[in-house]
Formats: sequence, C-alpha cells, structure tokens
Amino acid sequence: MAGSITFTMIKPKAVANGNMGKIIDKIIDGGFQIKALKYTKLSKEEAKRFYAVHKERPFYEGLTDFMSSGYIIAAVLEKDNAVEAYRNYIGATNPEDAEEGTIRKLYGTNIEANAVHGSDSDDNAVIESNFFFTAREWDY
Ligand code: 3AN
Repeated sequence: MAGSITFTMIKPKAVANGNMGKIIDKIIDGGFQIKALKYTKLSKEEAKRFYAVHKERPFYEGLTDFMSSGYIIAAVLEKDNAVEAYRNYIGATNPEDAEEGTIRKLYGTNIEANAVHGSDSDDNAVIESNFFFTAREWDY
C-alpha cells in the first residue's frame, strides 16, 4: 500500500564527511522507500529560493551559503505518515538536542550543518520534491 511522501536532502557537510552512504542505508533501514534520488548542487540563488520561508531569520545568509557550498543528495521518500515519521527519525534541529540513534545525532555537526533536511508538512513535501524533480521522476 502506498504511503505518503516526504522530501529530504543530505547536506554538504555530511556528504563532504563521507557519510552519504551510511545515511542512505539508515533511511532505508527506517522503512522509508526511496522514490527518487539525485546527487546534485544548489546555487546560492536556488538555496535562497528553497529556504525563502526563512528569509527574515538571522541565519538565512549563512544557511544559504552553506547549502550552496558543496554536493548534496536530494531524495523523495515514501512511508505511512512520512513527514512526521521522518522528522522523528532524524531528530531535533540541533544535533546536540537530538535523541541517541537519530540521523542528526549520529551525523550532524551543528544546528546549521545538521546532516539532513526533512519536510515539515505534506504540502511542503510536494513543493520541495517538485523543486528538485520533475513529476515524471517521482510521482508515479
Ligand atoms: P528543521 O530543519 O528541523 O525543520 P527549521 O525549519 O527551523 O528546522 O530550520 C531550517 C534549517 O535552518 C535547519 N535545518 C537548520 O539547518 C537551519 N537553522 C535553524 N535554526 C538555525 C540557527 N539558529 N542557526 C543556524 N541555522 C539554523
């Protein structure tokens, strides 16, 4: 039975640290089915568009500099209740506060370089998936 979807990115520092394979394994171990996956980069302008909801926040410039600083993995994941299930699985935004065994606790460096992104709502999961993938690539 098909579940709902969420969107994730493995962030530049986690890729640069050589952890992308371990993080993908962990995602699969958590019962998330990969519907689409891409090894890619964001330009500064694309990172600003992706994080536009945060444009008034003090960390916006730093976050968008960081997110455009190197390779990332973008992926669409499917599971029942995917958005909430994945947010629980990755842990709190700040790796210091994340529970033991979560992706951010295991592979996060700090609150900005916190290993992975996870959508915060079903609507945003679709918007974010469409940001990186054509409908043909994930919506089948
Ligand atoms: P989450 O990714 O857990 O939903 P949000 O939506 O509050 O967290 O923040 C989006 C991204 O902005 C986070 N993934 C994190 O990388 C970054 N971020 C959030 N708060 C801070 C902060 N105080 N300083 C630097 N970066 C931050």
